Amino acid sequence: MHVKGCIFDLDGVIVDTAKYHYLAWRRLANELGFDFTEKDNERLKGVSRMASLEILLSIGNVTLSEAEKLALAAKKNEWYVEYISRMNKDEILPGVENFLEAIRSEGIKVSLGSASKNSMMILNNLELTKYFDAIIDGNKVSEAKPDPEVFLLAAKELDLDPKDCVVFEDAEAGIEAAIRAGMQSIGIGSVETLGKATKVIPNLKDADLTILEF
Ligand code: B16
Ligand code: MG
Repeated sequence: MHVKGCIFDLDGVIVDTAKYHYLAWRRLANELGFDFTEKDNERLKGVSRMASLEILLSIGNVTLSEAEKLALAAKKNEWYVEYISRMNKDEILPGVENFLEAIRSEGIKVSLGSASKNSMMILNNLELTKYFDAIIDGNKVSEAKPDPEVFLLAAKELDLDPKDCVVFEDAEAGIEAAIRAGMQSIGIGSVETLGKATKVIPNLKDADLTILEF
């Protein structure tokens, strides 16, 4: 297969924003009177903001109206934005920028495929925006992963056939979405959780063009 496009998830692939999501969700849980552990936070990775809130509320056994839920999600997001507004280039995960340089110099197109509605701010703060031909994120899609919408839209914006695209993902639901989109996938993390991916690597440190040989 000759790869023509690479689609990157954001949190867990390009940058570790999960730690900031955790701080903000824990602050909200504490305000509601219960604890929220790092282990609980694992359940929120790759999950949309409102679905994350549902999980958090179920952990605390809290029942709220829709309006109250929207207000809490907005509050959490304000705290989260406060944390990520201080991010800079140093937080790009190892190997990511080199790999982006390498694929672009081969003429491979690049898109983001993330659930986050804050992706533009993050990419700008990391000074990575220039590498992307398309940015598909939570502001552009209505269906969450494992629905393939986010990746199919990315292929469309890159003007590529899904079968010529490769997805980089750290979440099981993201790998499932890539499969449903008819794309190859490279899991970033452990084989235990990402075993369905075409290939699994621990991170992008030392990654070069040979990982795109299928
Ligand atoms: P926001 P990804 C996901 O990013 C995160 O993994 C997940 O924890 C978060 O709830 C979701 O984005 C929505 O983020 O609240 O910023 O819109 O892994 O899809 O890049
Ligand atoms: Mg992710």
